[in-house]
Amino acid sequence: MSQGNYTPRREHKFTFGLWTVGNRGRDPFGDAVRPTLTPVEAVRMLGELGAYGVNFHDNDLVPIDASPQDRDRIVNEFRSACEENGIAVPMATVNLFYDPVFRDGAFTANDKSVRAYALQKTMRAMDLGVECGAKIFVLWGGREGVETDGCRRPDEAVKRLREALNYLCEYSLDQKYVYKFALEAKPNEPRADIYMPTTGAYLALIATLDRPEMVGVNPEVAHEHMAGLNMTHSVAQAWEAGKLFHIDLNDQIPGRYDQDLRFGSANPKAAFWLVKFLEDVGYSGPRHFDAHAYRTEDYDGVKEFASGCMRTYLIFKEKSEQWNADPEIKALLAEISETSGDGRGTKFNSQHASELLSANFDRAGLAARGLKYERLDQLTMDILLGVR
Ligand SMILES: [Mn+2]
Repeated sequence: MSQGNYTPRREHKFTFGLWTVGNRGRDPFGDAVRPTLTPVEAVRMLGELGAYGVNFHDNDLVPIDASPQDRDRIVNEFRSACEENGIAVPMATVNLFYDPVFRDGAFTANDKSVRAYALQKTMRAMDLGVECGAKIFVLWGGREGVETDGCRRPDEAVKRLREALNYLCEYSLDQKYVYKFALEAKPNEPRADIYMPTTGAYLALIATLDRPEMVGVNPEVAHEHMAGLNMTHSVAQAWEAGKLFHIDLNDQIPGRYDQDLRFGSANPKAAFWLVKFLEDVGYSGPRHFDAHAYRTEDYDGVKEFASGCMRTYLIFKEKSEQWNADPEIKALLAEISETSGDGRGTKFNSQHASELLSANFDRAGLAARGLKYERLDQLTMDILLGVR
């Protein structure tokens, strides 16, 4: 039952993007509601709240038009702030969506010069990440998509994306960087349709790259839910393939615009299964919150939001331990696993196949048994709702 200690500690590996706690509440219909939070202030806040690390897009830290001198000064100040506040930088990424140059996409844009600029900007962002200690590089192609499929053949876009990823892997190796790339899918927004709409689509693309071992995925709760999918299933497939290099935790009501809500706040049951999966399999990467506070909030509210993300994760972590230790749940699971095998199936050989072909199954008998999943799920609900 509840130990009541949900204080985040460094070893929980909770991370936030500069763009998350620094989100100023701008949306397509209204302007910023909060003043600018500088990167140094964000790092201080995260240190205070017990986070493990901070992540950034190149331009969250260094403005796109900064002079080389300004860049170096900003990076030095930021690195000192991280050191003073005990904040790591596990992941870096690149903004290939904000500037008007990317209106037709970045790696998939029709203009060769735009594609080359996107590569240059990404290589520089990789350099910047390395300076701050990042070992994971996330790529989210927010503008890699279309409003009209008249503009290019979609298979051409796939080829351009592959070419860019191959190039960036070689750059990383050439520079002796140790980056693992984590590709982040989203079905739409800001484009009407984005290529690589789901984590599954990226997993299929990765297998076709020159250096597939360097590239994995960064599934995001909101993005998978926008596509109507089960986030835990997407994460499980990535994990099983050895490709869960990073994760973006937040929440999302299905069928809406990208909401980036506080983790677990929209669909706590789905969030519980996700946390339980990550903890059960022993995922050891950062637990990154890619979310932001309601537009109604000031920076005290932003702190409530960030603390809430971590607190909810830790509550679900405790609930999943409780679930695993519950005697009635354990008994039900033992009953289920007796009949369901170990999930690995049977390896083919021709003798086994001929025996299987001639075997007699009691089909009606097999079908007759109730499975008690209603009871199992209600026990889960009792745990989640705090009455068990
Ligand atoms: Mn994200």
